Amino acid sequence: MFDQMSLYPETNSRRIALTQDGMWNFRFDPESIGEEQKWMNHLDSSISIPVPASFADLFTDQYSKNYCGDFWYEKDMFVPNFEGRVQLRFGSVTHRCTVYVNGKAVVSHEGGFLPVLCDVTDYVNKGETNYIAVRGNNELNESSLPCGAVKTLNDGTRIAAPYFDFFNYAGIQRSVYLVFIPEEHIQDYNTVISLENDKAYVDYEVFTNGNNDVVVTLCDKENNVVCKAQGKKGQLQVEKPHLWKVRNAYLYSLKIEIKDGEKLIDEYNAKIGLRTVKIDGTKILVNNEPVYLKGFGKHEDFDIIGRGFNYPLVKRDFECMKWTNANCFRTSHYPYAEEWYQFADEEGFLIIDEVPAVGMMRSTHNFAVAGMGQYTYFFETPTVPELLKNHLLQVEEMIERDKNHPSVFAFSLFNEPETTSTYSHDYFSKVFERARQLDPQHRPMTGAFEKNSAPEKCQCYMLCDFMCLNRYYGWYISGGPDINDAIDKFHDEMKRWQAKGLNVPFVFTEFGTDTLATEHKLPSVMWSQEYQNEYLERNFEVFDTYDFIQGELVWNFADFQTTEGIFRVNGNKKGVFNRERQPKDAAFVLKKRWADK
Ligand code: CKX
Repeated sequence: MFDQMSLYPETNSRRIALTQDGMWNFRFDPESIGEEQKWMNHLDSSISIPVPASFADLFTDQYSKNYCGDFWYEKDMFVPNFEGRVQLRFGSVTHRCTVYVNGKAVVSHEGGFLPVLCDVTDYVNKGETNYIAVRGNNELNESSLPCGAVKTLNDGTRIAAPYFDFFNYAGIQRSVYLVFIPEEHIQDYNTVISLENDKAYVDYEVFTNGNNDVVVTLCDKENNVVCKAQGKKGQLQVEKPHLWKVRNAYLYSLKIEIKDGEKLIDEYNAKIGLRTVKIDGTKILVNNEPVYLKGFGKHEDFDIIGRGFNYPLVKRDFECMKWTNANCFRTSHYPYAEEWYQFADEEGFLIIDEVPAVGMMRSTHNFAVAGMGQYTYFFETPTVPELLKNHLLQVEEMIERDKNHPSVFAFSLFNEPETTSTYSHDYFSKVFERARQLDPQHRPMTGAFEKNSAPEKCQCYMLCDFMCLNRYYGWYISGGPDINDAIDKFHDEMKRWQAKGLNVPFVFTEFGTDTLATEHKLPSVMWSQEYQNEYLERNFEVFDTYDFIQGELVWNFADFQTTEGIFRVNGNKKGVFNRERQPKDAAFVLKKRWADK
């Protein structure tokens, strides 16, 4: 339990959450002089910039788009004279930041995809305008998550060299809130659901910073009280529960109160879904019923706003996913804004929630180099202790933030790292051990493996409760006219996994082809829409051959922006939808298949 992480902001009879989204002042600090020149007191020569948004695509010049280094945001913020403690909460600042209030540093945070929370009570003047400054930084290194490097050009300009295949978008990319909470307050809560006969049990624990009594009330959708319990720890029993089902969700509201006799001290209203998740042999069970996963690996990515949070985009993405009959997505390759999970809870989508552990391979083109079977060492380097420290931190913050969402059914602790050395085994054992200690719901833990993590070589598959494979037979391996060979190779690999007798479900968390929404060709050629369809159909043949294959998440839901290079045509085009969220032909193939799967 971290008071640091806090609950998603809400306004109720005891709490106030005031959005600070809008225009902020902004300035790049390429020489990192802001600290010395006291920009935390005043930001000269700033420009106006929207929050939330990535800054890169707001500009029209190359330098600003690819800017890598320190940057500053600032805002005059009126802090009303409300009672209680005052917090500032940033949904994320990518990749790290220090927050200053009236010139004083309040908190520093590492990691660009999880909230930054600061208790600013002792720093603000209530009833007055306060000066808030944020020094951000978007440099990548080999102990940051995700991993990468900084490249210095001949003229001294520094740009990001990601070891991963998505644009290094940065800035204040999620919403900012000023939050007022009572002195004695609810810090956090855990819920663990079990089902028996016609009953559901919610074992709960509420964390507060005081000694007053806690009352917990569960209400149904019509706001009828279903049951109540008293105490910081206890159990709620629900007769004839409405279960949270996949693509047929039912959410109860959970009211948590701190009370001193009749006096209400604090309140928090959460939504919970009554469902269980279990791996049983080769099956994934939700409420003890097998589920086959259908859906996508995604990105938070859109034109102009980059990775900035945007409600209409989330809505459109869910509508498109529902239209294809999908039931699941992976938050590749980092935890998304919290609102994504709230939508998924409402819509009955399952989420594989992924920590930003991507790029853990000594290659900027890992998808190509590793695909050729080269050893891409990583975990024997001196930066590893620092990397591990960060990795554990991100796992802790992700699980703390997302542990109560019914949609989150599994945590993915890596994407495509090097996994063929004993070093990688030692490293990931520690990550899995920590994650298992932290999740009150004991969800399945996994990670996504690329092709080099073959059955004979991989040293990490045994850490996973179910296997997630990223495979591109017919794209990176034997594409185009060689597709029959690709399918033979695919079967060969699956038979080798089968021979290991792991008795766990296998899910394809990536498979796909780059496809230009403008290209049509008969017979198909790589990059055409016809080839994308053919590739999918041929991959489905393989999936349908083995009963231990229990899911297919296509790479990717939509085209997305990457670093420039000869492998990418203005971004990765493996989308089933284009970047504007209009369907390629493949979307109809999936819709048809998933209607009866
Ligand atoms: N997997 C062979 C990670 C994703 C990339 C995807 C791709 C690779 C494939 C690895 O982040 O976008 O190359 O399309």
